[in-house]
Order: sequence, then structure tokens, then C-alpha cells
Amino acid sequence: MTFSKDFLWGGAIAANQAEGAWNVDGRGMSVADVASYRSDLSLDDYEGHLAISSELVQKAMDDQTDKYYPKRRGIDFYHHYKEDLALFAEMGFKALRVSIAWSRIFPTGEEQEPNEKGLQFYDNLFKEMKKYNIEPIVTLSHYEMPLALSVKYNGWVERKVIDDFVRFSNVCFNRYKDYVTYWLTFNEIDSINRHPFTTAGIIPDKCPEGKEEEQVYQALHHQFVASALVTKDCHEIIPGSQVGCMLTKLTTYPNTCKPEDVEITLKKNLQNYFYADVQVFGEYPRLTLKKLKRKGIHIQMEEGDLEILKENTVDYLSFSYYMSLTESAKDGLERAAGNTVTGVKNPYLPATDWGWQIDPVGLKISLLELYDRYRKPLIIVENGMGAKDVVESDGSIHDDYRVNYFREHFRQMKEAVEEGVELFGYTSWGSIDIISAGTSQMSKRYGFIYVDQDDDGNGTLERTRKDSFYWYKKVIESNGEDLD
Ligand code: BGP
Repeated sequence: MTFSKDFLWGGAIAANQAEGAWNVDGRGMSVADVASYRSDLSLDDYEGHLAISSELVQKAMDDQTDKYYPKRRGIDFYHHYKEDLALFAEMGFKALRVSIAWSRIFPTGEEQEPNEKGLQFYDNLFKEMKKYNIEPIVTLSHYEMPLALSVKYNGWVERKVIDDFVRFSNVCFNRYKDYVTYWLTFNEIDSINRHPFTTAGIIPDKCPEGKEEEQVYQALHHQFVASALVTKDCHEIIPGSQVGCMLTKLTTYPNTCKPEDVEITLKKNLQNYFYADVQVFGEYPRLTLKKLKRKGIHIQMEEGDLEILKENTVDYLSFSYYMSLTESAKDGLERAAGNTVTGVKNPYLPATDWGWQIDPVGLKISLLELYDRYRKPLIIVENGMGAKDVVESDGSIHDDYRVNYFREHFRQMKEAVEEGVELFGYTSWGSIDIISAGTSQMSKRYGFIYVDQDDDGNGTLERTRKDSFYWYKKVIESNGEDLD
């Protein structure tokens, strides 16, 4: 038996991509409610899926429908959660990663008292999970901060948002301390540099001319401090609680053995580690500080910030892994798509319908690298492939491509654990079809469970087990031994 007997097999979703009910029971608008998709325009022609301007934000605020805003409807998990949890339990899930929508609890982010109806939804959700002995893994910030904080303060650029987040987290720890042991602070905290609005509520045209990158690093510093403060708070309120950071693992290979390619690749990987370094080691890496200084980027740190970071590091490291990347010092090479990042196309790897290159060995490499660097327990909280599933005339869905993706990644996971990596869980991304984070499409399906809804929101929302549902059930039953 390779995996520990209490290995947390399960799945992951996020409130803004699954719940829907965007304006129900007092929930305030979040930055996710601005992300839009139009099936009559190509993704390239329509930047709206990661809203990045005051004009797009205002347009979204003026439009109180969900016609072009798929994340406002999600898959209506808000009303279907009991049915969905029963399906997860049927697969034998030990854990389910969810997020708490901040704007369901504090609609504008600034209220002093929480929205009771918002709290009640998660009371019910966690109680239902407990019925099935499904361990919640709860993300506090998963691309869904209150939109009001973005419009009023340009999001996390403003230091007072730390206090708003600490108040929100404190309410969650006190309310759910009997149900939740595993917490994550910021989903893919590194993504602030790729899509600052989704991750931190930063609207670029509200940043002073030429100061956008500096404001992103300032906002990131505030998130680092907030993450450390809530880690401290969680440990004090919930004895035995485990708080983790969450990284997009962007494992990058050099395009050739040419030293210049190796150097640029090393720097890409070190930049990726930086975000976890701060939360695991409790300090900014010297190389990063020197680089920021060279770029003329100044981060305003208050008295005591560095001590807060040093004294409140995380208990474990979680990460997402979908594909590997390749980098070259040479310009003009053909690029491959990726999770809001691109790399030089790797000729040895196949790709998904969305161009993400499939690399199971890259997962083992990622596990070895992360464990050797941080010597902390690891959990994979996102992995999977987005695909266009086909519903056969008899209603079945033969997603053998998805089974093959998982089978090969699980094989590599097993090898890493056999080589000594301390991996305590795995939650596949989108264990039920949900709205895509990057494109707001429904057609980019990740789930073991199909949801009858198209990109425009048409459909019955009926849930259907795919072939992979039965395969994953078997994997969990055998604790990862039976991958056939
Ligand atoms: C990560 C996010 C998830 C998830 C995943 C897949 O960046 O943490 O929310 O969505 O990417 O991306 P997408 O949904 O765009 O295919």
C-alpha cells in the first residue's frame, strides 16, 4: 500500500465557479460576478472573461442578469449541494475542497457584522459533509472577494483590506471550528501577477501611470501579512487546525541544454517558488528583494510586518498542477497555452482541447521539488483536464481520455510517495463540471459528474455519472492501488 491509510482522496470546487445564487440571501457582488463569456465571440475577441477595466466592471454592475456572466449561475451548487455531496460520497470521497464566498458573509467586505443567511449556507454544507465523513478543505479566498472593495479601494492595494479579511476569517474560524480542520488562505496566491483583478481586485486603470506592477506587489504583501495573521488566529481558535498556502505549480523545463535556456528557466521556477517561500519560510527571499529593487519596485512594509510573517508560517503546502511549461532565451518560438500562462511548445507532450500540455512525469517532478525545498506535508488540491465531453444517445459519457489523464498522473504520484514525498491528499479539480475560472465556459469540463448546462446557461442542470465516476470510485476503494 503506497498511500497512507488516511490519505485524503477527493475533489475540489470553488464557490464562484459552482454555487451560483449570486444575488440570493444577502450575498454581495464579487469580482467573479464581473467575469463574462459570450458564445457569439471568440475568446480572443472578447477579453471580458477576466474583466480588466473600470468600464467592464461598471458594465457588469449595471447588468443584473446572468446572461453573459456564467459565474453568477455556476451549476447552482447552492441549491444542489445535497445531491452533489451524495454523488461524491458514492465515489467514496474522504475530502472535498470548497471555498467560502467572502461576499456571502460580508456583502461589501466592510460590514462589522456578518450576513447570517450566508453563514447558514455553510453551516448546512459542512453538516451535510460530516454526515458522509467527507473532510472539508476550505479556501478562504478563491477569486471571489467583494467587488465593493475593488471599486472603493482598488482591492488589496489598500492596507485596510487586511483587517476586512482578518474579520471575515475570524468569523469563519469561530463559526465552523467544529467542522473544519484544514484551511487554505489564498488560492494560487502567485496568480496576482497574472490576473490581478481576479486574485486581488486590482483594476489596472485605477493604478497610477506605470505603477501597476508596484501596486500588485504591494497588494501581494498585504495578502502575505493577512495570510500570516489568519494562520495565527486559526491556530488559536481551532486547536489542531492545519493552515496551508496554495501555489500554482508552474514546473518549467529549459527548451535546450543551452546554459542561457537553463538560466531563464531557473529564474522562472524561482519566481514561482517565491510566493510559497514567504509563507513557508516566513521571509522574502533575498534574490526577490534584490530583483524588486533593481526594477525600482518599492513595497511599503509597516513596523512588525516581517515579524508577523516570520512567526506565523503555514503547516502544509498545497498546490495545483495541470501541465508543465518550457522556456527559452530565444524569442519567436511557437508557444503552447496554459493556465493563464504560456510556454514554448514541448514537442514531447500531447495537449488538451484548450492547448494545455499533458505531462504526468511533471507531477512527480513537482512533488519531488516541492518536498525537497520545503520539507512540509504536501497535498495536491487541483489536477485534471478540461475537455469537451460528449453525451451519447443512451446518456452515457465515455471519458476514457480523462481516466487516462488521471491514471498516468496517479502512477507518478505513487512513485513520488514511494521515493519519500510526504503527500497526505489529492483533490481533483472540478470533480463535478463547473464554470471555468479562466474562460467562464461550461464546455471546459473537468468532472467525474456531467452537468447538463451549456456555455449560455441553457440546460436542466441534471447530473450524470461519467465513466470516470466509476473508475475513480474504484481507485479510492483500493486507496490508489487499482488504477486499471
Ligand atoms: C486554477 C484555479 C481553479 C481552476 C483551474 C482550472 O487556476 O485555481 O479555480 O479553475 O485553474 O482553470 P480553468 O477553470 O480556467 O480551466
